[in-house]
Amino acid sequence: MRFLHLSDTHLGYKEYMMDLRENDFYESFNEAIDTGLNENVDFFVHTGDLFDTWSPSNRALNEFKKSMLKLYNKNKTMYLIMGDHDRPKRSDEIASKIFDFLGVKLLGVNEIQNVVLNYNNEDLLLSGLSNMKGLRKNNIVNEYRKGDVEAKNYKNSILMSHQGVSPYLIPEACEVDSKDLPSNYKYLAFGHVHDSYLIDDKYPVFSYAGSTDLNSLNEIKNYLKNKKSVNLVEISNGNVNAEKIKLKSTRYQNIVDSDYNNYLNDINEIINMKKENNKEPLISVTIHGDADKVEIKNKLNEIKNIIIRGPVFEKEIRKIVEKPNMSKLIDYFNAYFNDSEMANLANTIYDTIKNEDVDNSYDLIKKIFQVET
Ligand SMILES: [Mn+2]
Repeated sequence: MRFLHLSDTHLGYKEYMMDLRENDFYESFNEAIDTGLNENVDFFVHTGDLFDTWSPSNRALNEFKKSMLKLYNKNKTMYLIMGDHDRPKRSDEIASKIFDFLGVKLLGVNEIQNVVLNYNNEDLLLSGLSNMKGLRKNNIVNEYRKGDVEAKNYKNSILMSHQGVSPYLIPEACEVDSKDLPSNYKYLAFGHVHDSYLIDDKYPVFSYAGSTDLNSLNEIKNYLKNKKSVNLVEISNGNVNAEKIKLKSTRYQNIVDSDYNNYLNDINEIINMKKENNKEPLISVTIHGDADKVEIKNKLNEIKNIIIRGPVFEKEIRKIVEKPNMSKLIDYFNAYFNDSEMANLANTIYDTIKNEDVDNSYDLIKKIFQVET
């Protein structure tokens, strides 16, 4: 059987109150849905942050209804869980639950929920756990374990969850450690991280499907490298075959970070690039140096076929500053302590502990803190 895994569609998100950006999110969502329908998948799996807020606008609700009618008319079910954006903050109905009559099935509101599906004479266990935050966070691993016991009885199984898993986010933003993920499932369908990941060289196959459009500038780097995508997944007889399908409707975005004498070249280069679609590119502009702000703003206003965020002006001429890329442990220590002395200390101690050289690390700590023995 086959299904489409999509996530973090944030319907109703309206960046800078621009109608055109709100439309972008509906368009990429619909492209994802149509991809699944064209592939004639058996069902859809949405791993949360369906809407941008738990109380979406009538427009967002209506756009979602129109898309779900397409599924309903082809007799396809969408299984979904709530993301952190979807869970009502007060006692209110859950927005996606309104659409149950169109075959939208919300799973795992307060604890893990299992359903058994049967397609082409094969059973599949589908478990869903909506986003657990606040006090609920302490139950996550236990709920995973409950599901994992059940998953042992099925050749084909999927877990849907919407949490930060290390190492896919900075440690402070993670609620779950990779080693606490259940091991008996065949496919772990995750939402929350907006960059996409698909780790399919071992079981369970793990994936953050990623968002369908960019919610923040932080997503630009990964977007430029990988584009936005959804997963087309085949699962049968205990085997999983997952493939990322790139979305074509996502508006091109980039950052222009230039000195005042070459920003126009940099912008023109982007305008003249070949693109996936005919939407005007959206760029964030920062201009460095002793610039005439009025003149630059006028020049930017004259540029056609592009949408510009900014400009932001920086006095300093642009220097190539090596940003911490979090590729080494010391980068994490630095981020955690925000103090290079403490970070170096932690790193030195870690080095000795890593080699199980307990005596040496003990001596080292005593020496550093000037403890007499
Ligand atoms: Mn999200």
